[in-house]
Amino acid sequence: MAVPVVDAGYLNEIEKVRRDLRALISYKNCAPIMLRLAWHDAGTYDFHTQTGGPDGSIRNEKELMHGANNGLKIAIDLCETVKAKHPKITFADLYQLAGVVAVEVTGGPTIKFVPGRKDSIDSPEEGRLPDARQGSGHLRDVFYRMGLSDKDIVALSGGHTLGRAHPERSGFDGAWTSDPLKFDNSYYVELLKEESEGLLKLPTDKALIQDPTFRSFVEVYAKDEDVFFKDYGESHKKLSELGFKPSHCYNTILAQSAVGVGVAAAIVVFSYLFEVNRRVN
Ligand code: TBV
Repeated sequence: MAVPVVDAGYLNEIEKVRRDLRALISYKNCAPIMLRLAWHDAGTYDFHTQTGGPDGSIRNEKELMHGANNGLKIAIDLCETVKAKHPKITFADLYQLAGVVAVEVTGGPTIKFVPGRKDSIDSPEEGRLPDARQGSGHLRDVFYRMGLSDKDIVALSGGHTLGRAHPERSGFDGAWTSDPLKFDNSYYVELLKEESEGLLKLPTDKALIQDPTFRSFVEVYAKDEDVFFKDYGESHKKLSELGFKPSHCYNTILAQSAVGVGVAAAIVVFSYLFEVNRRVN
């Protein structure tokens, strides 16, 4: 189990990885599959047993072979090129940072990234990720098991604003929106239309307009992109941190830099007052 030491050097490495991911994801147009990778690594979390979650275990062959993960080897291999340049970062942090950057570079909300996830070599049993052929009861079972809410279910489903389904991976075909490389609220706008010519609606997508509680969130997000971005950012951050407690070191570094900024501000204020004082005299 790789346990990262979140010191100033690690934070510096994270910023370098962030820049490399921005370049890679823009160049390869692979934001959708990077977001799916981050979600599938995190989405195995079980709140009661505290197993699964964003721990990099999806790279284990056994877990990668789970039916829900079809096609994700592409994303794992793309991440390998970044890991090779920056070996210090854990796979768990790398995959979650890739998800955050994917949302950012396609025009979505900025999601605060807290580093320090540990890698695990233990994979959970197959069947923890949701099945696209089922309805609202199944979605709730899966997301409540992670400790997430109805609002999280609807907000995170907006991730389908990116990408498409591939017949050879899931058996489904097509994109959810007309611009699958732009992160916006069009997933909800399309969902509320009776007919979306040529666009995909999975049974789990349709469940969001059939269930009255889910539907009320869909209506808000279709109308107001700012509310969607705010809620999506919060839900995505929660998903990326399931079972993760930021390390003491990280908080200490943050506190140190906050103290640094405070001291610098105080010096500026004092020297200004000193100047004024000198001129008055
Ligand atoms: C692809 C369905 C982000 N999601 C995707 C596919 C399918 C589903 C097509 C795979 C393929 O054929 O390439 C069938 N995935 C599901 C269902 C669930 C799921 C039903 C569970 C309810 N998806 C997602 C969340 C997020 C995504 C929470 C991110 C936050 N998924 C996602 C993207 C893509 C898929 C960006 O699940 C496109 C990938 C809850 C690509 O273009 O390669 C929304 C929800 O987990 C369904």
